[in-house]
Amino acid sequence: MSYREVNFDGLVGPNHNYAGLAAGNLASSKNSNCTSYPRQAALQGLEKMKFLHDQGLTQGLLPPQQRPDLKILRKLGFSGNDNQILAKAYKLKPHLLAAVYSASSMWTANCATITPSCDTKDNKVHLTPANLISNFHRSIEADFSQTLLKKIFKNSKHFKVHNPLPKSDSFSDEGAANHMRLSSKSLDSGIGLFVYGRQAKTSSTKKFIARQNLTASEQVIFSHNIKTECYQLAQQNPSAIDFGVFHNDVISTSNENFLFTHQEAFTKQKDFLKELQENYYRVTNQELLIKSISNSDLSVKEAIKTYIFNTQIVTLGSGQMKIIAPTECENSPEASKIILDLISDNSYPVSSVKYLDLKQSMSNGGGPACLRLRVTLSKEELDQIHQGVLITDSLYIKLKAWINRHYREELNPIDLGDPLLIGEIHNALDELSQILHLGNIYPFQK
Ligand code: SUG
Repeated sequence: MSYREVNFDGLVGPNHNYAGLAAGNLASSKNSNCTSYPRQAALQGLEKMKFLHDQGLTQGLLPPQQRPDLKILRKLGFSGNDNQILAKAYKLKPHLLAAVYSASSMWTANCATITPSCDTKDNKVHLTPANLISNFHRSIEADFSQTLLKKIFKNSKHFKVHNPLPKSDSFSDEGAANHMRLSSKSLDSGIGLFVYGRQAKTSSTKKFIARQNLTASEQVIFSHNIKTECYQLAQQNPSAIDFGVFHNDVISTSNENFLFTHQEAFTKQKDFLKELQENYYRVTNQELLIKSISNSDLSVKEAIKTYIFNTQIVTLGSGQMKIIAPTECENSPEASKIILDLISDNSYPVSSVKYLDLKQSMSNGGGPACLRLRVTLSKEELDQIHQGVLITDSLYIKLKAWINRHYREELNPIDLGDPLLIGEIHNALDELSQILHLGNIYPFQK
């Protein structure tokens, strides 16, 4: 059976703003309360999708979630009509209002963990929406993520969408941002690498909390029914987390038989990589190529600033690999040299680079890889998903016009108190759900 990778990018919502909500994410803290540019943010994300579609790849999207989530404010004791609740929250609890207003669902690498059918004992694709409990503004994404995944991956013969893990610290789960799949070039055999930051209630870090708990990763492995030889666990280096590596995808990325990482990514890195190479060979009969960047070539600080490991490496129709990097890498002498060396070194499969301007997302700590959820599907499975979310030339044109019609050019913290913005967002999402043929998925449509 032939498999292909489909990337589902998060369409940036009209509420894109900078509220400094994400602990341990340096860009989010630095840009807190800055002016955001939602229209530009959404167009930058859409251009990335179009670029990958033009490269001949199968590109999907996940629509933004409905925000602000006033239902949560009601549960927390705010009363009155929507405008009254908004006015009270804006005046009395602006940080809480910003949390229920966040556009953070755009980073779909955190939407779920996915295991392809070739790695599972029941030959189904398994999907677990991440509970994202380490940050309140993200924890409120899980339920709608599940609804959306159930809508897109509906056919129970092929897909099993699980419940998010329990909302307990021991099960703290950040989805595919801490998961990579090292696979054969044909994608039909591979190892899911589950990277955790801490174990149960112990704290491995000194400054920032490690978001992914081992118990959560183990539970996903268990409920996805993964074949014993098709997974491996690894621990993130706690000192990297304290530097600001809040997800593993800020310090490692992979594509098929190629792993691109930094010497500070994992604990006991040498032993772990050796074991991974051995396991990989056992499963695929191929050699795993690893490029590990040393501190002397690039500090962890520069890796976080440039997001060189949050790049997206894709395989083109020719079989060659391309690295999709943010322009922050192009502007860094160290990062651009590493990329240039990588693409000119024949011992590694990456042979070209594309730099993209994703500054609006980057300023909240979201690079090219954060914006996409990878799903490996067989041809038959791909035919079974909801086709309305797959990018085509005509969908791209419709979405571009939709963004230009509905999105504000800029948002400032004061705009979160503007009652008109809620109506604008509802109009935009109402039209979007029709464009994507998703039906009435949003709570305000019910
Ligand atoms: O969870 N930022 C997100 C960025 C997620 C990036 N995803 C991956 N690395 N896969 C986060 O830290 C910032 C929101 C704000 O501050 O307004 C935020 O949620």
